[in-house]
Amino acid sequence: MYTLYYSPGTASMVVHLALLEIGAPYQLKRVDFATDAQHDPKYLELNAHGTVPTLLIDGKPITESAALLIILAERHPDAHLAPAPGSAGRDAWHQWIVYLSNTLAATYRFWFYPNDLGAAEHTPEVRAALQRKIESVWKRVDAHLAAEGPYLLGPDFSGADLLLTMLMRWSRKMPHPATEWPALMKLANLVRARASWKKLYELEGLTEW
Ligand SMILES: N[C@@H](CCC(=O)N[C@@H](CS)C(=O)NCC(=O)O)C(=O)O
Repeated sequence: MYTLYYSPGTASMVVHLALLEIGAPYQLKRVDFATDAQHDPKYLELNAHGTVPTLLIDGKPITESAALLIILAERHPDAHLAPAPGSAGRDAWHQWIVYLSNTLAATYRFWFYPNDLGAAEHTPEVRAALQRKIESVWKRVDAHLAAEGPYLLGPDFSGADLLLTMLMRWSRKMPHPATEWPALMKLANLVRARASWKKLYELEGLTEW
């Protein structure tokens, strides 16, 4: 039994999707950002960063969405969220997860949390720079998918596509949403058609893409 501390539509989404794909029993605990519950001392004991996700694995709190995706894929090989260990596909899978996490997710953090850069709000210059960085990733990933898609690993879906689609979703209110790139749009449509995506929307009460 896993316990996922989550907030709807946030970085916990990829972990929740992975749990649904796996079909493992889990319990959901909502961390209410409206009441700043992520900074409650009890929650900080589980996750000192005051962020979601946190996943209790055998009672032990583990954080970092990309790491949790990898851990869950490894613990449940039958769910095929990752290619077989030692295969070329597995190497590419690690590469994409780390790339998306430290390039895209890290930049998004600055986009959504100016405070991380010590500012109440971004200046137009900083905002434009972060937007450029995010769009440069869309351009690169779209080119890869157009040449070798439809999924990050080619013909086969993997957990890396869950991470990518979650990150794409976060751009929906940006000046140039990721869905403007055709191969990205195609991948997102494939992932959004999955039962796990639909179930997550129901469970987390999400409506908009
Ligand atoms: N690197 C972390 C980032 C987690 C993160 O920044 N989560 C956000 C939601 S997307 C959060 O909890 N924000 C609440 C806050 O910072 O107060 C991960 O991928 O798990």
